[in-house]
Amino acid sequence: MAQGLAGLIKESERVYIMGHNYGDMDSFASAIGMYRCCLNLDVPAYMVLNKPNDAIQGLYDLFKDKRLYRFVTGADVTGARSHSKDLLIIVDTHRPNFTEAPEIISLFERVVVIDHHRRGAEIVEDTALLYQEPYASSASEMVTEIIQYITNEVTLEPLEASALLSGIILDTKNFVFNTGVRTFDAASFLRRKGADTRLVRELFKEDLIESVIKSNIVSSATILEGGMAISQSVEASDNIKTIISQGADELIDIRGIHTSFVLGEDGQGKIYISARSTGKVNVQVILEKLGGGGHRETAGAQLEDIGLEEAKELLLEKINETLEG
Ligand SMILES: [Mn+2]
Repeated sequence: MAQGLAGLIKESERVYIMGHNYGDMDSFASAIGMYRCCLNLDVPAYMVLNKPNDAIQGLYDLFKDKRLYRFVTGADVTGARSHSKDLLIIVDTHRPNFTEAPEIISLFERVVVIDHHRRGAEIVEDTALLYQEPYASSASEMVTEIIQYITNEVTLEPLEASALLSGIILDTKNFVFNTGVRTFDAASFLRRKGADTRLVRELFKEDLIESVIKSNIVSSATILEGGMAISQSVEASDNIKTIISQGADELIDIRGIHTSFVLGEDGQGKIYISARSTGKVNVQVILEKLGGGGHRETAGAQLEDIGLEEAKELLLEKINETLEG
C-alpha cells in the first residue's frame, strides 16, 4: 500500500491533503502525517483547512507559525490552477460530503482515501487508491504505518509524532477502544521518534468552566433504584451536547452505575438529554418516547418549550414506564 501511494505522490506536481469537517485531532494529525510523507518524497504539499475549530485549535497552534507547514483553504484550491497533475489525499473519512472542502474533490483526476471508518453508503468515487481499514484504531495509526514504509529514510519530527500520538489517543480513548497490537506498535514507533506524552496530555486539557460543569453533573447525580443515575447541568451552555454526553460517559464509568441520563440546556432554551448504558437497559427505547433516538447503549433527545425540571419529571416518567413494561 505504501509503495502504491509513494508512486502516486511521486508522479504528482503537488499534493493536497484534507481531513473531515469539524476536524478532530485524528483527522488533523493524519493530515500532518501524510504531509510529512510528501516532504520525505520531495513533493510539495498543502493541507486544506478552512478554519480550525476548538477541537484542533491547540494542535493547530503548534504548527501554524512554522513555515515548513503549508495550510490553504478550500477557496484557495478552487481559485488557483488546474489540478490535473496534482493529487488529493483524503484522510479520516471516505464520505465526500464529510470532507473539509467537498467542492474541491471533482477538481482532481486522482484521489486517494485513507480511512479507518466502516464503509458507509456514500463514498468518494473513482479513487486512484482506497485504503480503508476498519480494524485500525485511527487514521493516525494507519498513517504512522505508512510513514515507516513509504521511504527508506524515515524523517518524522517530534512534534509530528506527538500529533499522531494524540490522534491515536483520541480515537482509542486512551488505548481502550479499537486498540490492537498494531496500535501499540504505532505508538511505540512514535515515542521512539520523540512523541512527547506530556505535550499530548496538555492538548487534552479542557477549559476550566466545562470541567467544573462536568464535575457538578457527576456530584449532583441522583441514583435511582438498581444502578441508574440521573443528573443535569445547572449551567446553560452552547456546548451543552458535548458536556452532557461526556457527563453521561463519566457516570457509567462509576462502579455500580450501569445506566445514566443527563439533561442540560443550551443558550437558546432548548433541552437536551444524553443517555448511556452498559447494555443492561436499552436507552434508545426510553428516549424514543421523548422523540429522540440512537442505539441501545447511546441515545439522545431534544425537547423544546419545556423547563429543565419539567423535562426531568417527564424523563423519569418514561424511564418508569419502560421498566415496568
Ligand atoms: Mn478518526
